[in-house]
Amino acid sequence: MNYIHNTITKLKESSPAQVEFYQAVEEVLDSLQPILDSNEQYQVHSIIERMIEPERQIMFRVTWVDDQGKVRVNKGYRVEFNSALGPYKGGLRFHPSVNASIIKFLGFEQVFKNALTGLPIGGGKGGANFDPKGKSDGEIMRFCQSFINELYRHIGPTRDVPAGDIGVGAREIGYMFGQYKRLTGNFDGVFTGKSLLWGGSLARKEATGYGCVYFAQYMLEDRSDTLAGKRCLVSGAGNVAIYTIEKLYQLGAIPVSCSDSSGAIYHDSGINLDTLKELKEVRKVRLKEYLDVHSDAKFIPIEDYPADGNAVWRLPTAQLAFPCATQNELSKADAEVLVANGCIGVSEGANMPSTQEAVDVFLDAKILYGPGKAANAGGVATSQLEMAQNASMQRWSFEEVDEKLKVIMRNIYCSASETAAEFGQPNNLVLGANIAGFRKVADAMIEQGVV
Ligand code: NDP
Ligand code: 2IT
Repeated sequence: MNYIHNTITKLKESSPAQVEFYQAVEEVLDSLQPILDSNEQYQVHSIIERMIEPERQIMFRVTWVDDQGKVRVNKGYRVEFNSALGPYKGGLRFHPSVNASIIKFLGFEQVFKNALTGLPIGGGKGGANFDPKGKSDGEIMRFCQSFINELYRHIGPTRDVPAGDIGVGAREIGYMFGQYKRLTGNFDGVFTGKSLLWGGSLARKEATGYGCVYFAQYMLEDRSDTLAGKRCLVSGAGNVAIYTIEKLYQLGAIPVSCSDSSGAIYHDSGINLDTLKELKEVRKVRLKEYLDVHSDAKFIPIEDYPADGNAVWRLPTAQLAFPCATQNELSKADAEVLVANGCIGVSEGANMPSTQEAVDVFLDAKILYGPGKAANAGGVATSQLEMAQNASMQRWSFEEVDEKLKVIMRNIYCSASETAAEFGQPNNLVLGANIAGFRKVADAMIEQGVV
């Protein structure tokens, strides 16, 4: 314990003011004690010290001109965290809250997540503190082009392969790819999440949400239970939330909520998926407009959220919870309410949506808990399937990709739960996922020498 404590203390000194990053590192290191105790070579090779220091961190200025002719400046990032298992792979996030701490926590999580998929991908993450809300299409394009004017020299199909995350979808990937192609002359698989017209994979858009529900299904099956008839709370109203809701319906469950940064919708008879897609994928408007179509639904504005948490998790009884918006959106108090209301399982579509204290509540209550780095790995796994299709100039059907996604999610679940059992903590998928991911990366690093 002393070793881990000292490592965290040193990290705080060398990388000041990065609270989200410390949170992600502490959670992983807490799980690794048993494997560090039983395996001296990881300490001899300073694997922990190397894993928590990114291989490379790129920070750059992004200047662009808004529709009024004013020059605007943002901070751009790409953190290339670990390439032991393959080229750096991970999304780009455009959100005003983006800073070095957030990108580093996401990049660190990505390393373990990508290892868990069993596919040959290293981990990285990037983005900018750019707020896409209220920007015109031309402004988005100019921003993306300027972002790539710097980033293009660091990325490539066997080097670093970005994709989407919050605020980055097919439109932004299109503008970034176009600029990359213009600067390099290469038409290659340098991004994933591309349009189906020019190299994208069927089912990539759906993959994170679908995978998160498959993960819940596998957790339930282990307790001889199913999703059929289960009432589910979902947060978020973006890519991950929408396709979580879609798959929940397909498997017979009833999603009753969704949310965005303005508030939450509760619809007792079930969220209307067509309305949600129309509002968020087509019109890109605030969720309150859902009430114009469904007057029997309720809207809880963000101003009315409890001081110690998120209104979504305080909604009437549901058996399952799917946090699909952002980090730390589920507090200890939220977790206590969920458990008291009879929630039997949580599957995380977002990255690190539950605080450490909330995770402890779930583990103590012994409910099913699928941590984000396992439960939301279907997105990046399908990105790797897109890379494989691009490299072999093939195109697989939706059903083929979905079938592979199911197999990958099952393997992730089995690997996390078997590893948890091996280390004497059956059902602790946090421990299982962290150790299973760690082992692959650590062993590859040792084999590749001191680099
Ligand atoms: P989107 O941008 O499509 O949607 C994000 C949603 O979350 C929006 O409804 C947004 O509301 C809400 N949200 C974002 N930030 C906040 C905030 N600070 N407070 C309240 N609501 C917020 O992103 P994705 O759906 O792609 O990503 C959601 C989560 O899933 C993230 O944690 C991401 O890292 C993770 N993830 C995504 C993957 C992918 O393939 N896209 C893969 C694996 C994980 P609003 O629009 O009002 O801001
Ligand atoms: O957090 C994630 O895994 C993603 N945003 C997807 C990354 C990817 O490369 O598809």
